[in-house]
Amino acid sequence: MPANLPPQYFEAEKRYREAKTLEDKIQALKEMLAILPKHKGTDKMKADLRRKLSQLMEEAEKRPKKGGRSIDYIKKEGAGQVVIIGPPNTGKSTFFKLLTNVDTLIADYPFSTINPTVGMMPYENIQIQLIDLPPLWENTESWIYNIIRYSDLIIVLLDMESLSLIDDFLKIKDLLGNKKIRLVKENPDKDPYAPIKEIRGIVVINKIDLINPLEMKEEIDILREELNVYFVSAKEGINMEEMKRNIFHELSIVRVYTKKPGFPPDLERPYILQRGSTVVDVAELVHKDIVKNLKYTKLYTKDGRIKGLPIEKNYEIKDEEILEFHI
Ligand SMILES: Nc1nc2c(ncn2[C@@H]2O[C@H](COP(=O)(O)OP(=O)(O)O)[C@@H](O)[C@H]2O)c(=O)[nH]1
Ligand SMILES: [Mg+2]
Repeated sequence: MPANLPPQYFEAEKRYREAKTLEDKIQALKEMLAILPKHKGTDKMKADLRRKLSQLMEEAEKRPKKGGRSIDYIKKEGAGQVVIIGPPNTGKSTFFKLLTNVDTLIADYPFSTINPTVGMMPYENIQIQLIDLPPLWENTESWIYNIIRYSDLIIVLLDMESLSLIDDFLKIKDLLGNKKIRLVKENPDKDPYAPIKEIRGIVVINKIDLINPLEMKEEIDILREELNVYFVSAKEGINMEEMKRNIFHELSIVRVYTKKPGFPPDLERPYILQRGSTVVDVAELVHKDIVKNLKYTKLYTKDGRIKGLPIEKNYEIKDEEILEFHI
């Protein structure tokens, strides 16, 4: 054990030893790794911690995901997983129900939702998974944070009628921060070993049928500095169609189609990739042999404006483009 480890290291180690769930163990290990000073004397320790961490992360991946008591992780389906969080009674379940058509308890008393409810939101030719959660507030149970931690996008749903929009938001931000989850507008850090998990987040302010957003302009401008802000009325269905497009856009994904030479593309089943992915990334997703043998690629667009344009392997694909691989 090398000397001069900071006290925070031992605190994290203690939390590691006392952790009761896999997630808490993983989190504590990540923090130990991040705190560990970088010098020769800690190289071996670092390697040991990383090995242990990889083991636990693998274990978490393999754990049964359906049935049983394990609600700490909801299996991802569709093009992305989006969680809806917020204070009690802001309209989370109403919002969820309108987008997914899945029934969930909607009630005018707080804390009506006690289990996660999962539903699929259709958007054009894809499906996006939404999760309705109990309110994020004091005493929120830790499994809820574990579900949030694995999501691709967080919707912070606030209530236009609240007289404390900013405080509501800051409270949610703090609660997440305590669990080492950070909301970011774009480009989340993707390092799986990072001690703080960054996830893309947006603010959606509900119940604009009751109060005009213009009345809260100053508060909203402050929120805008943190995250993108959208306005809806889930109950009256205002801006809800646009919301689907916004959710798709905020997930930062692209749809790509492939076609065989001489055949039309299959526009029903797009491949889903992160924005910024290249031709090679698509090829890898389709079949690894394609990457090995790829001679050239031609680009098409749905509107027919581009037909068979040769493109480089590192060409960055855009939403709804069509690729024709030649091997
Ligand atoms: N006026 C108005 N009421 C809403 C809206 N959305 C939800 N509500 C009401 O707010 C209350 C709480 O809704 P619910 O979806 O259960 O909130 P949750 O606790 O955040 O899941 C219910 O009485 C809803 O009918 C809205 O857009 N406008
Ligand atoms: Mg609810």
